[in-house]
Amino acid sequence: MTQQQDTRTIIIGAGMAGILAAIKLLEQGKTNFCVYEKADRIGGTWRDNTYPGLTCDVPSHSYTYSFEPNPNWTRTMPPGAEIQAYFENVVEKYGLAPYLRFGEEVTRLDFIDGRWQLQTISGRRDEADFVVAATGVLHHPRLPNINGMERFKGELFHSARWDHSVPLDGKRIAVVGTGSTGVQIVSALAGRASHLCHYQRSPQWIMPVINTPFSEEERAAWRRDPALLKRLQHDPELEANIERFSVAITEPDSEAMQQIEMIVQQNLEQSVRDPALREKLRPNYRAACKRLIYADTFYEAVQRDNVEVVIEDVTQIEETGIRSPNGELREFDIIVLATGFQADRFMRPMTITGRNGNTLENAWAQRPTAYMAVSIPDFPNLFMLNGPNGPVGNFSLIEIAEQQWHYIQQLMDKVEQGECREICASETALAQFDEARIAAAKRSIFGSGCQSWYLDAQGVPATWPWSRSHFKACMQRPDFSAYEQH
Ligand code: NA7
Repeated sequence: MTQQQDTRTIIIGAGMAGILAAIKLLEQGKTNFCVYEKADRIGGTWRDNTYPGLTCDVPSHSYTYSFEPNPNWTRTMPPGAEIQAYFENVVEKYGLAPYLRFGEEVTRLDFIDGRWQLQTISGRRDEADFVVAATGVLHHPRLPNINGMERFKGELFHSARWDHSVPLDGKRIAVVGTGSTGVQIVSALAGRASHLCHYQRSPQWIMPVINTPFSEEERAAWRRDPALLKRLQHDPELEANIERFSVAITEPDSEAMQQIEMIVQQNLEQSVRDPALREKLRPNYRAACKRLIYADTFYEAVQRDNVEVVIEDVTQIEETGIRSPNGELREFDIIVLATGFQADRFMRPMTITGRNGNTLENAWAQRPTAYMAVSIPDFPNLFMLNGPNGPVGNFSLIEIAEQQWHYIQQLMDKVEQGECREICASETALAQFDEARIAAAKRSIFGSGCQSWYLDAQGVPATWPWSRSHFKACMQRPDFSAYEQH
């Protein structure tokens, strides 16, 4: 006879994944939980990023909780502010406010006598049976160490810390970096700046996309007919494309990958008229080795007369602008660093001590890792949503988090049903998982020879290296023999 325990859960982070965890707990009638959030509002990456041109590169009806379709999306790829508003509405609709603690950055977690003891920056303490780390991937800006950066007399900021008090129209603007962020900012500002200079250390392959606006009639129809909206969320054509993409990145020699390569090459050939500029923009690595960029107006933007593309590493900033290695100084009013994030931080800088005094820093000394992207040996009853080794390549992280929650819930059930008090992956299971994962990751397109935020400090892709459908199958039911249960 199993016994239902009254457990308490701490969720860290009130972004997309933390909101999901809170809703799922409430769905099960559980109210003994709390969401700690370091900022003063929900939203995670959609709260932090407000730069001009911000859009999600996953289609809107896929970047939506499965249980909360949204008939009001305005386009295939909606602006960031619309996504932030969606999450705010969801939080209100599901009555999450009483469970949210803002301005409470979690600084310490200690596993003591079978429970997690928590401390926040304000000195607040709490304890719980479970911790769900929903701390996100892209939240610590990566600021390059460029000589003289502090001497610049104009405005300089990271893309995720946009200073909206700075006027942009008619200004001389430098955008450093050509990830999704840099590409979106350049596309948005090319028509507003007097002169815009795009510093591209490594040019990117660009996948053309049509960011179709949805008409009011379409949205009214989706509001009237939820079944129509549901079908849109599970559009078979889109599903097949995503699956095909997942095959392409895991099997670089596949026909699916050849097709992607053909499309991006054609896009470059057909969109960029000046042969010299075309060669400047041609990457020297394979498509999708870096996260593939979906953009509709980028090539048009960089061909404007007021836009200049400079292919170089920015190494020297002076009072008035950026000096190139050849000595040339370009003067700017604004420098935007679209230089990405420290994608290997995850829960850190939190100090986390698990069983046997093992710290997260120690467990992750070589690389951040987790069995099935969810559980770490010696850290019982602590589970991650969108932690290391999950699928991050141009997929809906909402879908991934929902699948992970389905899996995590079954681990929590073991404790709640009194079958054990502590559960976490075994050392052996993680070692075997990592060996297979690393071998497959090296063969994936991400390991085909380029620098990107997918790579860990050893240069190994940190992502899920198998297909999306395999991930889904793995998340259906944990292999409990991989778990230590005490
Ligand atoms: P990314 O994709 O990590 O891109 C960062 C860019 O910044 C990349 O092009 C870097 O060049 C460039 N970079 C970094 N330092 C420099 C210097 N010193 N000089 C020139 N260029 C530099 O970050 P994003 O914010 O665009 O996107 C992150 C994810 O957010 C994205 O994939 C989506 O998932 C959402 P490099 O390529 O290393 O040569």
